[in-house]
Amino acid sequence: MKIIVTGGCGFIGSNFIHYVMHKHPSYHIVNIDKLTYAGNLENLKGVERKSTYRFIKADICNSIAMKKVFDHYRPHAVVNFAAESHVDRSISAPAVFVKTNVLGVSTLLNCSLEYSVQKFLHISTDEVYGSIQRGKFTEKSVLEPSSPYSASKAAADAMVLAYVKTYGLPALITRSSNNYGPFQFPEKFIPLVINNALKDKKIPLYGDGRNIRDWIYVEDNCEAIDHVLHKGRIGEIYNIGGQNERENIFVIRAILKSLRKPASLIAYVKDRPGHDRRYALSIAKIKRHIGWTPRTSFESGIKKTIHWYKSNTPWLRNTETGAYRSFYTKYYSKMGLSE
Ligand code: NAD
Ligand code: TDX
Repeated sequence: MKIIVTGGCGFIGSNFIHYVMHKHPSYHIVNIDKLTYAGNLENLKGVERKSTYRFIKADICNSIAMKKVFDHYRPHAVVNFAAESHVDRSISAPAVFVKTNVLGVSTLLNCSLEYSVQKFLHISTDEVYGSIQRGKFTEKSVLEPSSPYSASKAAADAMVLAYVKTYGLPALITRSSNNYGPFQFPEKFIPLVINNALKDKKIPLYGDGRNIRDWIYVEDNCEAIDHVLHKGRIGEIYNIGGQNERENIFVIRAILKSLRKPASLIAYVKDRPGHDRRYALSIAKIKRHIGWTPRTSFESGIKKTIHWYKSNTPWLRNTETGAYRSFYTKYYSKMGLSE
């Protein structure tokens, strides 16, 4: 099977590429990534020289570049991770979220139609449902996104489903809860807490710190995505939840305790505008149709994650100094290519 993975240099995309290359060694992966601030070639160290892997630096909004890639590689499937993914950035600069998350997706949908892709798996998020006080969101819940990020993801979901209905594109969608684990850029909550705590820096906690997220260890999400890619039904949406709901303050305390750092590092700050109070997903559908359930408890996942960040301080430092941005040049000279 030949798969185009977009956004494969980001957090979940890179974990997914490692997962697939290990689980299905005969599969060919073509990774398309624009290498925004969130794309890091260091996440794919060890994979780059494999004959079953290709990296292409390109923007999913560029229809000419996308057509060229689809024409050359003729993929069986597309798994679309590429996105602007950080809620705070979407609040201060929403335009690029509309561009990549909506226009970029429609470009990929057009190419997938033109080149008769057999499966288009779009990676979406639980944030499209908005906030829920009690109970859990099912795939049939109304979409009430709160941030420009989640609104752009909801618009993309609607485009994907419209392509299924109007053109018969064989597409489907996953909506996962908050991921954590190796290779997550330290602007996101869990790696930010670990990074700041390791450096004895204050940790900003928004509002009263009692917002709830349902945390899923990234490898569990990759396993679920792989199952949906192979067994999911066309036109369907699958929620992927970790079933580990935790208040933000609980998460910080757990990390500080594990790192033996004082609670005085916590700094309560002004709340995020439009901050969703609670996310919670029903995973009954994916259990029933696909037979998937998450494996990793929050306690074991956070232990593995803290261990990974402690053992990969150069990776963390490179994301902070910006040194990871030069990996592209190094990558090209290592592969004997010219830019
Ligand atoms: P990320 O920000 O770590 O990675 C995004 C990747 O996409 C980066 O490598 C970036 O360079 C690339 N990219 C951005 N714009 C691009 C463009 N125009 N063309 C090509 N590549 C581009 O994001 P992530 O956390 O790995 O999230 C991956 C996907 O999963 C996103 O679609 C996100 O909405 C979704 N998601 C994330 C979470 C989470 O907790 N992180 C939860 C649910 C869903
Ligand atoms: O410094 C912080 N302090 C803080 O209290 C940051 C960065 C976050 N928070 C809070 C806000 C949220 O309640 O922590 C929680 C998690 O924040 P983020 O890591 O920014 O994640 P969230 O906004 O929940 O969105 C994430 O999950 C769904 C991903 O970034 C999205 O891409 C995904 O779709």
